[in-house]
Amino acid sequence: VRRVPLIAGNWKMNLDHLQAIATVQKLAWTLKDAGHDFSAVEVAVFPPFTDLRSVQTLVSADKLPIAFGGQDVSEHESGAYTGEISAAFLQALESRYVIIGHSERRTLHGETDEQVAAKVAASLKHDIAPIICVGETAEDLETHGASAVPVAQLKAALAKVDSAADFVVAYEPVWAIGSGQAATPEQAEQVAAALRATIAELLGDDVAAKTRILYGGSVKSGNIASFMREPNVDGALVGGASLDVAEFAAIIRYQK
Ligand code: G2H
Repeated sequence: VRRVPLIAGNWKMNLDHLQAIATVQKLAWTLKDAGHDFSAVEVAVFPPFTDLRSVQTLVSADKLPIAFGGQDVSEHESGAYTGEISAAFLQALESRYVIIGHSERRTLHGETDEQVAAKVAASLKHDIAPIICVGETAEDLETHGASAVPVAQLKAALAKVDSAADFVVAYEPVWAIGSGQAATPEQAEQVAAALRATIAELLGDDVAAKTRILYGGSVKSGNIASFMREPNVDGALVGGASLDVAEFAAIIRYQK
């Protein structure tokens, strides 16, 4: 099975709706000028919720080959959940993906494995492919090694998922996020291989073979190729470096 690489830009709490339009437009032009083959490397952006409608309007009006989605989603269908955004809302805005269980949600907002699993179920119910984030802290790494915590988080996230589900996994070691200190490609490959084995165990070899596993944590144009050379790494979840169009385009245009 050939897995189409996915380069995803997680903007976090950056860029308002006007900056979002300018950024997506400029990104599309830059990639088209460079002759980018969007069927060879898929591109997605994850703006703040308040930008999504603007991004959707631009993407659909100009038929831009750029996917988009939310950085989070509610586990609830609808109702009295002040401040939350439902999967139905994201689906109505044509979101292809949604980021779930990012370490900043887990550590800063106390998101649990159970909530992550419920959010995965909610997004699948609305035909949005979750990008399930897993990763170990520096302390986890020291006490349990690299793979144990990400594997346990993935098992929990997939608890209610069946083999028909379309999802992506992002391995983001917490110690590598926004720190400028990326994991080595060998470390990323080792955990990505363990995650793929976990998918095989839970959902079968076919699902494991087709599911994309991304690396995230201080990815930039200077290190992307080394990650993409690894057999089990199928793309990247890029934070800080996705805010600069030239830099993000260079990441998308990586040469193996
Ligand atoms: C990890 C990553 C994007 P950065 O959070 O999800 O951010 O590339 O800034 O380390």
